[in-house]
Amino acid sequence: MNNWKTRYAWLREFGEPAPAGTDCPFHTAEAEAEIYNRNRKEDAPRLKPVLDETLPEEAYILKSGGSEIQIKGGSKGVLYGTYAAAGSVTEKVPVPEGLNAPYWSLRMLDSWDNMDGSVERGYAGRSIWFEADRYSYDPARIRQLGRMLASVGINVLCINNVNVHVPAQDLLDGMLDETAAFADLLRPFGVRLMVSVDFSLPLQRGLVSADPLDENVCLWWKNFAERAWKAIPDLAGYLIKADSEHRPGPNTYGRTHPEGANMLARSVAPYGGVVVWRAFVYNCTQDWRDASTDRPCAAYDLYHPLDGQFDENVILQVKYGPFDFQVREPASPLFYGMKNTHLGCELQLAQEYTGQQIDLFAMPALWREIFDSVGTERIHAVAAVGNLGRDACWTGHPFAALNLYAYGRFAWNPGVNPAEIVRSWVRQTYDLPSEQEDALTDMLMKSRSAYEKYTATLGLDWMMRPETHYGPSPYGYEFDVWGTYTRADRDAVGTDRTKTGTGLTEQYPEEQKALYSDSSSCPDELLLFFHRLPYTWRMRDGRTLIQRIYDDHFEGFDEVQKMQKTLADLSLPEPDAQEAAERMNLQLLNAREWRDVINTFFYRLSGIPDEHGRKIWP
Ligand code: GCV
Repeated sequence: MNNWKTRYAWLREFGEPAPAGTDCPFHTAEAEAEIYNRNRKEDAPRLKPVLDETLPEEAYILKSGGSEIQIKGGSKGVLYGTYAAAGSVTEKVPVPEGLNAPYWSLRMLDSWDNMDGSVERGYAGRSIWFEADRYSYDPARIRQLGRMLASVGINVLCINNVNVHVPAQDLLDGMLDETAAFADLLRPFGVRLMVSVDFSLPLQRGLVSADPLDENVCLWWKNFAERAWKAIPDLAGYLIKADSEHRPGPNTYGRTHPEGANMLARSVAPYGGVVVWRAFVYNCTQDWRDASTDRPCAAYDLYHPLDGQFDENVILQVKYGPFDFQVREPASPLFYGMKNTHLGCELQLAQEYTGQQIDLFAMPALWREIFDSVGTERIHAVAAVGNLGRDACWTGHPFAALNLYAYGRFAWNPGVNPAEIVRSWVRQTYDLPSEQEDALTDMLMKSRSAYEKYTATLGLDWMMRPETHYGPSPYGYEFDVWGTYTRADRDAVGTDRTKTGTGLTEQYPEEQKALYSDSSSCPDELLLFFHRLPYTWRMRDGRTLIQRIYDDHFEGFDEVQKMQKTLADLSLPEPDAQEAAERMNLQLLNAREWRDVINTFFYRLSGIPDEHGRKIWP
């Protein structure tokens, strides 16, 4: 069922499914404007897209004059401008003036879809385009997807999981024609495909090696690229997870990552393709007894010495923090240190560690922190792991669509203000009285802090259940292989990552190093990420560390209770109202469990009671 209309009210004004039969973004823009004009409210301006090839391909200029909005745009910009104009009309705000062009030219959505139809870390149902080891989709739904992505300027879709499972190796091989047909459906929306490929593919096709310096291997990839780009001339490139979590890579052959990445990059360069090479490399078979190995240091240790060795068309894709999409992390030190490499910043819309599209977690504030501390000029491209699936509302929780919307807006203009984006999404999605619009915006803006308080206060990540990444388990990751230890004992908790400890702070430039190294300047939210401190340690506000841990867990739960009340007072349309209420009930149970398990855990370890005498289980 297509439930798109209830998510984006401006499409309600279009009143029809995404246009079919268009062949390029300009024609899509004309078709969208035609549908809009036919269905618009009487007093709403008409839209008039005009192709202007003197403008950059993705740029547009909106001109509002009386009863018409003229959208002048480059071949793709004209479509982006059409959606932007329709969005402004819905929001009842003036159209943005002047030249509007994206900050980054590569704005990717990475789907972790498997061909059996499952989605790794997917919380919105099964894959929209794969099932039973083949493509399986409704073309109308794929056009809706194209519309959804284009409406916020996302221009590349990576269609398969970075863990490339059989038979996804065939996507650009035995299934090339089907992949080309899929690309045809998205092209009119300005969306190009990317495919995750397996570094060892030549081996599976009968070669004796996948060594990137072996001539036969190079030739094999060259021919592979030639066939792929012949079928899909605008293929964006390959996404690669190599030497990471048991995936094959150049290390098997004693080769470096630049040697592996550049070999592929040279095979796709004649076609303007890129190789997006993930920097998510660490020891995933660590011995927990080994306190000298620290996972957040791993990527910098590996890649920093290789800075400057990657080809121009390689993008080293770095997760925003040095761990793995946690609720709170400092920005990855690679963003500061790799000055001669094209870096991509990888975000995750799928709420793997952030509530699984059950608990509310609006991400714009997190991204703002990362981009502010790194400076966007150091970043060359952006990617986000998708949060979409076959669920009627696409994103599991209807409010999780906010993160997709906000990601597109950030990728277009990383200077945007988080609260404005959230409000924009609320306005474009629901038609609420202004006080309810304020209440929903405010609730979403506070959702990250509430979730952080009950799951990861003071930078204490990784206390969730390892099997599901949902719900509390303070010892779940403690004696495991993943490099994820809080090392809580009866006296202290946290990891010393300063130069007296694992040395992570030394990977940062002076300003960040000074900030994080000193426990008196380190932001509270990262205190136990960078420091190991006794429970009796005095926080800046005079509370003890243990008291702050207790307080945050109680407060986090109380905040969810307040959110529940706010939600109940909103006049949301169905089915959103019911779906959101059901998920909020689950979130409250989750917050309660986190509060009680974590507080009890620390009370039993430390023996220090809550100053306010609240219930903790002895
Ligand atoms: C696709 C984490 C996730 C994995 C994911 C991996 C990655 O470890 O739990 O599911 O694999 O990150 O980003 O490659």
